[in-house]
Amino acid sequence: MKKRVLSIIAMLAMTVSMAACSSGGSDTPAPTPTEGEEGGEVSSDAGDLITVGYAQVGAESDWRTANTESFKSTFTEDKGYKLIFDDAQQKQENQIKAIRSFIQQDVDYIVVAPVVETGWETVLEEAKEAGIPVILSDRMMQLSDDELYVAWVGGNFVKEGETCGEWLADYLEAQGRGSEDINIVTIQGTIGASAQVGRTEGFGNILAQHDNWKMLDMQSGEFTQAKGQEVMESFLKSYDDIDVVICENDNEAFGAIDAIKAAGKTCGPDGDIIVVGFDSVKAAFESMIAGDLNATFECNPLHGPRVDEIIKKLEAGESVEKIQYVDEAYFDTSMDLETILPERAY
Ligand code: GZL
Repeated sequence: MKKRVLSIIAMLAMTVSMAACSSGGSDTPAPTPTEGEEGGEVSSDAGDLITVGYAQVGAESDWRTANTESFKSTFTEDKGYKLIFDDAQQKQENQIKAIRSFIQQDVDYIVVAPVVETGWETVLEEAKEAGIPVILSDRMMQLSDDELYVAWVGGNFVKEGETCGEWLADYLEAQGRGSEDINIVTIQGTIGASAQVGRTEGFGNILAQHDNWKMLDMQSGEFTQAKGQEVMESFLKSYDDIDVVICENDNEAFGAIDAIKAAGKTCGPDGDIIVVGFDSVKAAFESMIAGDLNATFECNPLHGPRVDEIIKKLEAGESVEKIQYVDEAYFDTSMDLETILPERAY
C-alpha cells in the first residue's frame, strides 16, 4: 500500500516536473502520455500490485507443501498481488534474513510462518519501523508486544493434542484395554515450534488423566519422515513393549511405520503398535486405508485465502480479528476413508 502510493506520487511528481521543464522553454518535449493514460494521469500495472513477502518455514512435510501451494495459488498477479516467496529450509536465521530483505524491498505486507516461537522481537521491530504490517500464518511467535503483528491464522495445537488423547482413550476402551497399562512414546515436531509445543501440551493434559498410561520417551523427529523413522528405530531398540506412538505430524508417522515394519512388528488397527499422526494429509488417508496408520488429527494448511482476506480488509481500512483459528477434525479407520479421500483438498 505504502509502496504503491509512493510510486504513484513519485510518478506524478516526475510528470509535473517534466511538464514544468517543458513549459520553462527547455528543449525537453512534454511527456507523451502512454496509451490509455490522459495527460498527467499516472498508472502503472506494477505499481497497482500489492507486494507480499512470505517467509515460509521450509519444505519438510506434505503439510508444508500444501501450505506453500495455497499461498502461491492465492497471491497471483491476476488477483492483484506480487508474491515474493522465501523457503528458509527450517532455519530461523534464514527467515530473519528474508524478513530483512522484504523490508529493504519495501513490500506492502510481510507474512511469516515462524519456524519457532522465540527470537523475533528485533526483526519485527524493524518491520514496524519501516511501516510494514506483519501477518503470522501457521505457527505463533512469543512477543512482548502483540502490536508487532496485525493478525495470526492457524491451527489450535493444544486442542489438536487433547483431541488425540481423547481419541486414544476411547479407542483403547473400545478394544477392552481401558484399564490396561499402556506404554507410549512420542515423536515430537521441531522443538519450540507452536505445533510441537501445543500438541505435546495438549496430549499431556489427557495423559495426566490416565494413571495406567506411561510416556516412556519423547524425541524430536523435526516433522520429517526420515527423522521420524530414525527416532522410532531408536525407540524400538530401547523399549520392547511400546503400545502407542504419537507422531506430531503425518510424515513422522510414515517414518515410524517403516521402522516398526523393519523391526518385524506390526501396526495399525490389528497391530502390535497403535500409530497416530497430525495434519490429515492425503497420504495419511492412504496409510489408514492400507491398515498402517490408526488415526490422524487435522491441521488445515490452506491459509492463503485466509491471509488474502485479512489483507483485503486492511486495504479497505477495516479491522481484522487478531487470532483466527481454522476448523479442524480428525479421521480414523472406523470412517469411510475411501469416500472421504477424493474430496480432500490437500
Ligand atoms: C502445523 C505446522 C506443522 C505441521 C507439520 O501448523 O506448523 O509444520 O504439522 C509442518 O507437518 O512441518
